[in-house]
Amino acid sequence: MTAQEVNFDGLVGPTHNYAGLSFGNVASAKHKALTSSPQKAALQGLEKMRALYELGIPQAVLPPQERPHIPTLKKLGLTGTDQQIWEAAWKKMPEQAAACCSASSMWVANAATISPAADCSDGKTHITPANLVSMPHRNMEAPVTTKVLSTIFSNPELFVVHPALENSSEMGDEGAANHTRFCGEYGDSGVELFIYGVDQNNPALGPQRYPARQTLQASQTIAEHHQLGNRAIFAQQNPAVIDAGVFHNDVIAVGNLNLLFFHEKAFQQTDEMLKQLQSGLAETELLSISVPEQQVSVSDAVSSYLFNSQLVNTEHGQVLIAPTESEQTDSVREYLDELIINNAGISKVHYFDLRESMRNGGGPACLRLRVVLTEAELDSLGANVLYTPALHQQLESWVVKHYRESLAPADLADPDLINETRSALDELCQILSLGNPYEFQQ
Ligand code: SUG
Repeated sequence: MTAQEVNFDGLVGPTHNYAGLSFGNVASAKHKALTSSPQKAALQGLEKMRALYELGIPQAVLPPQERPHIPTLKKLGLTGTDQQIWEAAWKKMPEQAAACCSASSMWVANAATISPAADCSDGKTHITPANLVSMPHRNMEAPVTTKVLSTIFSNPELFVVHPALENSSEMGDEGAANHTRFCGEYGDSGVELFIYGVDQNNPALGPQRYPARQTLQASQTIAEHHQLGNRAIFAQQNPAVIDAGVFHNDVIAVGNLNLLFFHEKAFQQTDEMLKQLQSGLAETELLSISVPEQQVSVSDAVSSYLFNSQLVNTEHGQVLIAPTESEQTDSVREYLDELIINNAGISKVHYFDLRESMRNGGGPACLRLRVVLTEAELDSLGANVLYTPALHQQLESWVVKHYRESLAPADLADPDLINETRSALDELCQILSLGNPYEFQQ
């Protein structure tokens, strides 16, 4: 089968802000209460899409969600008009109000786990939206994510969109951020690596300080639903790196095709895992680049987001799409300069300014969801989400028209945000032919 990998990037939403909601995510805590720029954030994201498209990487977009999310506050018992509910929420339950305002759906690496048709025994592409159960502000993303993915991947002959796993701590699932697929060519069948933070049957072996967001039980259930059989490999993340701020595996490792680029401390049993990957890949040789602690410490990896880079395949080989914070961290820049000179599998690094998202702990790889698609699957998409320069122009004008240039913590309580977001999303649904996925449209 011939197929390509399409990067679906999340559009940053109009309420992008720094509420410090994610315990265990160092950047989220560090930048709490700063003033954000939703407009700049969305434009930075669009620039990354443009650059990847120009590198020849197929690109698509996923929409943001309705925030403030009034339905959640109604479930908590608040009544009145939407504006009254919003004002009351900030007085009575400010933590829930902040959660209802988060633009966290932009980090679409957490939207779902996707197994390409070539890996699944029924020959269909399987998609499981993530329940994101460990963080309340993220858990509320799942229902609309499911609707949007069901609209885009609507052809039942080609795609299966499963419901998110049940909302229980046993089944904590954070989507593609803890899942990496290896293969020869994208259309070949491959091997899928699921990295978990904790085995719920053995919680003492998990992290002690910060939460493990992905459970082995969730990863195993997804592999089963996706009919992966022995194409699924499970490995534990090193609990010490979770406790050092690595809240998702994509903060400490990234893979593409037959290449795995990772920090030497990323996993619990690295050699065994590499052996299993190689055996799953059969005659395709696995290339692994392990970055030693001596050259780049875990702490520098976390602050620079080196491993939250995207690895993409270009005519010049695999290139790394890294955040500018990596260039500004001496150990990381020196490591990468040497890596490129040695031509050990990565031929070039492109640095991108994604500072607005980075301050929330969301780098280049967090902002994208990878979907391997054949020509027939691409033709079947149920919405106008494929990136083109014309779509870029439309989205850029849409952002400039609807997004605020700045959002200070006190602005989040402004009831005008409700209608601002809704009119922006109504217009976006027209641009992307998405139907009416949001509750306010029902
Ligand atoms: O879930 N940050 C997100 C960042 C997600 C990054 N995604 C990947 N690594 N794939 C999170 O922790 C911060 C929100 C705030 O602080 O207001 C936040 O949700």
